[in-house]
Amino acid sequence: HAADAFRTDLMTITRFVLNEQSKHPESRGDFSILLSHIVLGCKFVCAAVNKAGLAKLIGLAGETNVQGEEQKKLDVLSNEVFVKALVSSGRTCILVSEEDEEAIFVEPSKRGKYCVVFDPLDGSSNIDCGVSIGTIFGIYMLKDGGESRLEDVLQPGKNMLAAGYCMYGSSCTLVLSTGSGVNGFTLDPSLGEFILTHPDIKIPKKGKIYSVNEGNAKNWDGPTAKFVEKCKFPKDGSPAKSLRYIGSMVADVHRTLLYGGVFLYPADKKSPNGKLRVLYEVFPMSFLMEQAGGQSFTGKERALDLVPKKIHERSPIFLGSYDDVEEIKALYAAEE
Ligand code: AHM
Ligand code: MG
Repeated sequence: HAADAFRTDLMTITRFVLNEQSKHPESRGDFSILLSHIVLGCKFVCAAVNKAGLAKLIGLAGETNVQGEEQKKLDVLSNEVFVKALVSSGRTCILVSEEDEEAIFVEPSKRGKYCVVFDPLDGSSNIDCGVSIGTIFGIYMLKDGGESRLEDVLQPGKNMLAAGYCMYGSSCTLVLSTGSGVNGFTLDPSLGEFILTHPDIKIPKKGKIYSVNEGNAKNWDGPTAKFVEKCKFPKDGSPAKSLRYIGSMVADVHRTLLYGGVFLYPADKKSPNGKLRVLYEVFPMSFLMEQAGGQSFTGKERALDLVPKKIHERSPIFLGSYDDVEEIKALYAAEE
Protein backbone atom coordinates (compact mmCIF):
# COMPACT_ATOMS: atom_id res chain seq x y z
CA HIS A 1 0.00 0.00 0.00
CA ALA A 2 1.43 3.33 -1.05
CA ALA A 3 -0.83 4.92 1.52
CA ASP A 4 1.00 3.04 4.28
CA ALA A 5 4.19 5.02 3.67
CA PHE A 6 2.71 7.79 5.79
CA ARG A 7 0.82 7.10 8.99
CA THR A 8 -1.94 9.65 9.07
CA ASP A 9 -3.44 8.92 12.47
CA LEU A 10 -0.70 9.87 14.90
CA MET A 11 -1.03 8.96 18.55
CA THR A 12 1.02 11.70 20.21
CA ILE A 13 1.85 11.49 23.89
CA THR A 14 -0.50 14.43 24.58
CA ARG A 15 -3.39 12.72 22.81
CA PHE A 16 -2.60 9.46 24.59
CA VAL A 17 -2.58 11.04 28.06
CA LEU A 18 -5.74 13.05 27.36
CA ASN A 19 -7.45 9.80 26.28
CA GLU A 20 -6.35 8.12 29.50
CA GLN A 21 -7.51 11.05 31.62
CA SER A 22 -10.92 11.10 29.98
CA LYS A 23 -11.55 7.73 31.65
CA HIS A 24 -11.47 9.63 34.95
CA PRO A 25 -14.36 12.09 34.91
CA GLU A 26 -13.03 13.86 38.02
CA SER A 27 -9.81 14.74 36.21
CA ARG A 28 -9.51 18.40 35.29
CA GLY A 29 -6.57 18.03 32.95
CA ASP A 30 -3.99 19.04 35.56
CA PHE A 31 -1.99 15.89 35.03
CA SER A 32 -1.91 16.37 31.26
CA ILE A 33 -0.63 19.91 31.75
CA LEU A 34 2.05 18.74 34.17
CA LEU A 35 3.13 16.03 31.77
CA SER A 36 3.35 18.44 28.84
CA HIS A 37 5.87 20.46 30.87
CA ILE A 38 7.93 17.32 31.58
CA VAL A 39 7.82 16.51 27.86
CA LEU A 40 9.06 20.01 27.06
CA GLY A 41 12.01 19.48 29.41
CA CYS A 42 12.82 16.17 27.70
CA LYS A 43 12.75 17.78 24.25
CA PHE A 44 15.06 20.54 25.41
CA VAL A 45 17.54 18.11 26.96
CA CYS A 46 17.38 15.92 23.87
CA ALA A 47 18.30 18.89 21.67
CA ALA A 48 21.05 19.96 24.06
CA VAL A 49 22.52 16.44 24.28
CA ASN A 50 22.57 16.18 20.48
CA LYS A 51 24.35 19.52 20.21
CA ALA A 52 26.69 18.91 23.12
CA GLY A 53 29.77 18.15 21.04
CA LEU A 54 29.18 21.06 18.70
CA ALA A 55 28.24 23.65 21.23
CA LYS A 56 31.06 22.64 23.56
CA LEU A 57 28.60 22.32 26.35
CA ILE A 58 30.63 19.48 27.77
CA GLY A 59 32.67 19.93 30.88
CA LEU A 60 32.63 23.69 30.76
CA ALA A 61 30.81 24.52 33.97
CA GLY A 62 32.50 27.50 35.49
CA GLU A 63 34.46 28.31 32.33
CA THR A 64 33.68 31.35 30.24
CA ASN A 65 33.12 31.39 26.49
CA VAL A 66 34.30 34.03 24.01
CA GLN A 67 31.40 36.31 24.89
CA GLY A 68 32.55 36.15 28.48
CA GLU A 69 29.39 34.30 29.48
CA GLU A 70 29.61 31.44 31.88
CA GLN A 71 28.77 28.12 30.24
CA LYS A 72 26.95 25.44 32.07
CA LYS A 73 27.53 21.75 32.13
CA LEU A 74 24.78 19.74 30.53
CA ASP A 75 23.52 18.30 33.83
CA VAL A 76 23.30 21.74 35.45
CA LEU A 77 21.55 23.12 32.37
CA SER A 78 19.09 20.21 32.24
CA ASN A 79 18.24 20.67 35.90
CA GLU A 80 17.48 24.36 35.40
CA VAL A 81 15.25 23.62 32.45
CA PHE A 82 13.25 20.98 34.34
CA VAL A 83 12.88 23.05 37.50
CA LYS A 84 11.66 26.07 35.51
CA ALA A 85 9.31 24.01 33.34
CA LEU A 86 7.83 22.25 36.38
CA VAL A 87 7.38 25.40 38.45
CA SER A 88 5.82 27.31 35.54
CA SER A 89 3.33 24.48 34.94
CA GLY A 90 1.51 25.78 38.01
CA ARG A 91 0.75 22.18 38.94
CA THR A 92 3.63 21.31 41.30
CA CYS A 93 4.29 21.96 44.97
CA ILE A 94 7.50 20.10 45.84
CA LEU A 95 10.37 19.16 43.55
CA VAL A 96 13.23 16.84 44.42
CA SER A 97 16.10 16.78 41.94
CA GLU A 98 19.30 14.78 42.11
CA GLU A 99 21.12 18.03 41.35
CA ASP A 100 19.73 19.97 44.32
CA GLU A 101 20.63 19.10 47.87
CA GLU A 102 17.40 20.53 49.29
CA ALA A 103 13.85 19.92 48.09
CA ILE A 104 12.34 22.88 46.25
CA PHE A 105 9.04 24.19 47.67
CA VAL A 106 7.11 26.01 44.98
CA GLU A 107 5.91 29.52 45.90
CA PRO A 108 2.18 29.78 46.71
CA SER A 109 1.17 31.70 43.57
CA LYS A 110 2.47 28.88 41.34
CA ARG A 111 1.56 25.96 43.56
CA GLY A 112 -0.36 22.86 42.44
CA LYS A 113 -1.02 19.44 43.96
CA TYR A 114 1.71 17.31 42.40
CA CYS A 115 5.18 16.46 43.75
CA VAL A 116 7.81 15.57 41.17
CA VAL A 117 11.03 13.69 41.93
CA PHE A 118 13.57 13.50 39.13
CA ASP A 119 17.11 12.98 37.96
CA PRO A 120 17.40 15.49 35.10
CA LEU A 121 20.39 13.84 33.44
CA ASP A 122 21.34 10.43 34.75
CA GLY A 123 24.57 8.79 33.67
CA SER A 124 26.20 12.11 32.87
CA SER A 125 29.68 10.58 33.20
CA ASN A 126 28.81 8.94 29.85
CA ILE A 127 28.26 12.22 27.97
CA ASP A 128 31.82 12.70 26.78
CA CYS A 129 31.86 9.41 24.86
CA GLY A 130 28.38 9.64 23.35
CA VAL A 131 26.77 6.81 25.32
CA SER A 132 23.00 7.01 25.94
CA ILE A 133 21.90 8.97 28.98
CA GLY A 134 18.46 9.86 30.29
CA THR A 135 16.03 11.71 32.50
CA ILE A 136 14.10 9.77 35.17
CA PHE A 137 10.97 11.05 36.94
CA GLY A 138 8.25 10.06 39.35
CA ILE A 139 5.05 11.87 40.32
CA TYR A 140 3.24 11.87 43.67
CA MET A 141 0.11 13.65 44.77
CA LEU A 142 0.22 15.92 47.83
CA LYS A 143 -0.93 13.72 50.75
CA ASP A 144 -3.81 15.69 52.21
CA GLY A 145 -4.17 18.39 49.60
CA GLY A 146 -3.22 21.09 52.10
CA GLU A 147 0.14 22.57 53.06
CA SER A 148 3.11 20.88 51.36
CA ARG A 149 5.59 19.21 53.67
CA LEU A 150 8.69 17.10 53.12
CA GLU A 151 6.68 13.99 54.12
CA ASP A 152 4.77 14.37 50.86
CA VAL A 153 7.86 13.26 48.93
CA LEU A 154 8.90 10.65 51.49
CA GLN A 155 6.08 8.31 50.48
CA PRO A 156 6.71 4.72 49.39
CA GLY A 157 7.08 4.18 45.65
CA LYS A 158 3.78 2.32 45.43
CA ASN A 159 2.04 5.67 46.08
CA MET A 160 3.42 7.14 42.87
CA LEU A 161 0.75 8.15 40.35
CA ALA A 162 3.08 7.99 37.41
CA ALA A 163 6.71 7.38 36.53
CA GLY A 164 8.84 7.39 33.45
CA TYR A 165 12.16 8.05 31.78
CA CYS A 166 13.38 9.62 28.60
CA MET A 167 16.41 8.08 26.94
CA TYR A 168 18.66 10.24 24.78
CA GLY A 169 20.09 7.57 22.52
CA SER A 170 20.16 6.78 18.82
CA SER A 171 16.59 8.01 19.04
CA CYS A 172 14.87 9.87 21.85
CA THR A 173 12.45 7.53 23.63
CA LEU A 174 10.05 8.38 26.43
CA VAL A 175 8.65 5.48 28.45
CA LEU A 176 5.71 6.27 30.72
CA SER A 177 3.32 4.59 33.10
CA THR A 178 0.37 6.29 34.73
CA GLY A 179 -0.49 3.10 36.61
CA SER A 180 -2.21 1.14 33.87
CA GLY A 181 0.58 -0.46 31.88
CA VAL A 182 3.68 0.95 30.22
CA ASN A 183 3.87 2.75 26.89
CA GLY A 184 6.84 3.97 24.87
CA PHE A 185 6.94 7.05 22.64
CA THR A 186 9.63 8.08 20.18
CA LEU A 187 10.41 11.69 19.35
CA ASP A 188 9.77 12.48 15.70
CA PRO A 189 12.30 15.29 15.27
CA SER A 190 10.55 16.67 12.19
CA LEU A 191 7.31 17.11 14.15
CA GLY A 192 8.79 17.75 17.58
CA GLU A 193 6.23 15.29 18.91
CA PHE A 194 6.53 12.04 20.83
CA ILE A 195 4.62 9.37 18.90
CA LEU A 196 3.38 6.10 20.43
CA THR A 197 5.77 3.45 19.08
CA HIS A 198 5.81 0.86 21.88
CA PRO A 199 2.24 0.29 23.05
CA ASP A 200 1.65 -1.77 26.19
CA ILE A 201 5.22 -2.90 26.89
CA LYS A 202 5.45 -6.25 28.72
CA ILE A 203 8.80 -7.54 29.95
CA PRO A 204 9.55 -11.20 29.03
CA LYS A 205 8.78 -13.46 32.01
CA LYS A 206 12.33 -14.83 31.99
CA GLY A 207 15.42 -13.28 30.43
CA LYS A 208 18.76 -14.29 28.95
CA ILE A 209 20.73 -11.26 30.12
CA TYR A 210 22.15 -10.03 33.44
CA SER A 211 23.41 -6.50 33.90
CA VAL A 212 25.70 -5.48 36.75
CA ASN A 213 29.01 -3.73 37.41
CA GLU A 214 31.08 -6.87 37.97
CA GLY A 215 34.09 -4.79 38.94
CA ASN A 216 32.53 -4.61 42.40
CA ALA A 217 32.34 -8.43 42.75
CA LYS A 218 34.96 -8.72 45.48
CA ASN A 219 32.75 -6.69 47.81
CA TRP A 220 29.39 -8.36 47.04
CA ASP A 221 27.26 -10.16 49.60
CA GLY A 222 26.54 -13.92 49.35
CA PRO A 223 23.21 -13.90 47.45
CA THR A 224 24.43 -11.45 44.78
CA ALA A 225 27.61 -13.47 44.25
CA LYS A 226 25.60 -16.72 44.06
CA PHE A 227 23.15 -15.27 41.57
CA VAL A 228 25.85 -14.01 39.20
CA GLU A 229 27.69 -17.34 39.51
CA LYS A 230 24.43 -19.08 38.47
CA CYS A 231 24.09 -16.75 35.49
CA LYS A 232 27.55 -17.78 34.26
CA PHE A 233 27.64 -21.43 35.33
CA PRO A 234 24.05 -22.69 35.49
CA LYS A 235 23.81 -26.10 37.15
CA ASP A 236 20.34 -26.98 35.85
CA GLY A 237 21.37 -27.48 32.22
CA SER A 238 20.02 -24.10 31.09
CA PRO A 239 22.28 -21.94 28.89
CA ALA A 240 24.50 -19.32 30.54
CA LYS A 241 23.21 -15.76 30.44
CA SER A 242 24.81 -12.92 28.48
CA LEU A 243 26.28 -9.95 30.30
CA ARG A 244 25.33 -6.46 29.15
CA TYR A 245 26.29 -3.40 31.18
CA ILE A 246 26.29 0.12 29.82
CA GLY A 247 26.70 1.93 33.13
CA SER A 248 23.85 4.26 32.31
CA MET A 249 20.76 3.25 34.26
CA VAL A 250 18.20 4.44 31.75
CA ALA A 251 19.84 2.54 28.91
CA ASP A 252 20.38 -0.61 31.00
CA VAL A 253 16.79 -0.56 32.27
CA HIS A 254 15.36 0.20 28.82
CA ARG A 255 17.10 -2.85 27.37
CA THR A 256 15.95 -4.96 30.33
CA LEU A 257 12.35 -3.83 29.80
CA LEU A 258 12.37 -4.64 26.08
CA TYR A 259 14.55 -7.79 25.96
CA GLY A 260 14.05 -9.15 29.48
CA GLY A 261 16.65 -10.17 32.03
CA VAL A 262 17.75 -8.52 35.21
CA PHE A 263 19.52 -5.29 36.16
CA LEU A 264 21.20 -5.13 39.53
CA TYR A 265 22.98 -2.50 41.57
CA PRO A 266 23.52 -4.47 44.76
CA ALA A 267 24.90 -3.47 48.12
CA ASP A 268 28.58 -4.09 48.64
CA LYS A 269 31.02 -3.84 51.51
CA LYS A 270 32.05 -0.35 50.45
CA SER A 271 28.51 0.92 49.84
CA PRO A 272 26.07 -0.99 52.06
CA ASN A 273 23.11 0.81 50.44
CA GLY A 274 24.30 0.41 46.88
CA LYS A 275 24.62 3.48 44.71
CA LEU A 276 21.26 4.29 43.20
CA ARG A 277 18.87 6.80 44.73
CA VAL A 278 15.52 5.64 46.05
CA LEU A 279 13.26 8.53 45.06
CA TYR A 280 14.25 9.33 41.50
CA GLU A 281 16.10 6.20 40.32
CA VAL A 282 14.91 3.11 42.19
CA PHE A 283 11.20 4.02 42.56
CA PRO A 284 10.38 5.17 39.01
CA MET A 285 12.19 2.21 37.44
CA SER A 286 10.56 -0.23 39.90
CA PHE A 287 7.13 1.27 39.14
CA LEU A 288 7.69 0.75 35.40
CA MET A 289 8.98 -2.81 35.91
CA GLU A 290 5.95 -3.85 37.93
CA GLN A 291 3.59 -2.19 35.47
CA ALA A 292 5.28 -4.16 32.67
CA GLY A 293 4.83 -7.46 34.54
CA GLY A 294 8.31 -7.67 36.08
CA GLN A 295 9.48 -7.29 39.68
CA SER A 296 11.77 -5.10 41.71
CA PHE A 297 13.44 -6.10 44.98
CA THR A 298 15.86 -4.40 47.37
CA GLY A 299 17.41 -7.54 48.87
CA LYS A 300 14.96 -7.21 51.77
CA GLU A 301 11.58 -6.22 50.39
CA ARG A 302 9.55 -5.19 47.36
CA ALA A 303 11.26 -1.98 46.28
CA LEU A 304 8.00 0.00 46.03
CA ASP A 305 7.20 -0.77 49.71
CA LEU A 306 10.30 1.01 50.93
CA VAL A 307 9.56 4.17 52.91
CA PRO A 308 12.38 6.67 52.38
CA LYS A 309 13.56 8.74 55.34
CA LYS A 310 15.72 11.17 53.39
CA ILE A 311 15.22 12.59 49.92
CA HIS A 312 18.60 11.46 48.59
CA GLU A 313 18.56 8.02 50.26
CA ARG A 314 20.08 5.07 48.38
CA SER A 315 19.03 1.43 48.12
CA PRO A 316 20.33 -1.79 46.58
CA ILE A 317 18.14 -2.78 43.64
CA PHE A 318 17.39 -5.94 41.63
CA LEU A 319 14.83 -5.45 38.88
CA GLY A 320 13.64 -7.11 35.72
CA SER A 321 11.93 -10.27 34.47
CA TYR A 322 9.56 -11.86 36.98
CA ASP A 323 11.25 -15.27 37.14
CA ASP A 324 14.79 -13.89 37.37
CA VAL A 325 13.93 -11.60 40.29
CA GLU A 326 12.10 -14.53 41.89
CA GLU A 327 15.43 -16.45 41.85
CA ILE A 328 17.22 -13.56 43.53
CA LYS A 329 14.50 -13.35 46.20
CA ALA A 330 14.92 -17.07 46.90
CA LEU A 331 18.68 -16.64 47.36
CA TYR A 332 18.12 -13.83 49.89
CA ALA A 333 15.44 -15.85 51.69
CA ALA A 334 17.85 -18.81 51.98
CA GLU A 335 20.43 -16.51 53.59
CA GLU A 336 18.19 -15.58 56.54
P1 AHM B 1 24.90 9.35 38.38
O1 AHM B 1 23.54 9.70 38.92
O2 AHM B 1 26.01 9.97 39.15
O3 AHM B 1 24.99 9.61 36.89
O4 AHM B 1 25.11 7.79 38.65
C1 AHM B 1 24.11 6.90 38.31
C2 AHM B 1 24.62 5.92 37.29
C3 AHM B 1 23.53 5.07 36.73
O5 AHM B 1 23.08 5.60 35.52
C4 AHM B 1 24.22 3.75 36.51
O6 AHM B 1 23.34 2.67 36.61
C5 AHM B 1 25.24 3.71 37.60
O7 AHM B 1 25.52 5.04 37.93
C6 AHM B 1 26.52 3.05 37.17
O8 AHM B 1 27.40 3.04 38.26
P2 AHM B 1 28.82 2.31 38.18
O9 AHM B 1 29.68 3.18 37.34
O10 AHM B 1 29.26 2.25 39.62
O11 AHM B 1 28.62 0.94 37.60
MG1 MG C 1 21.60 9.66 38.68
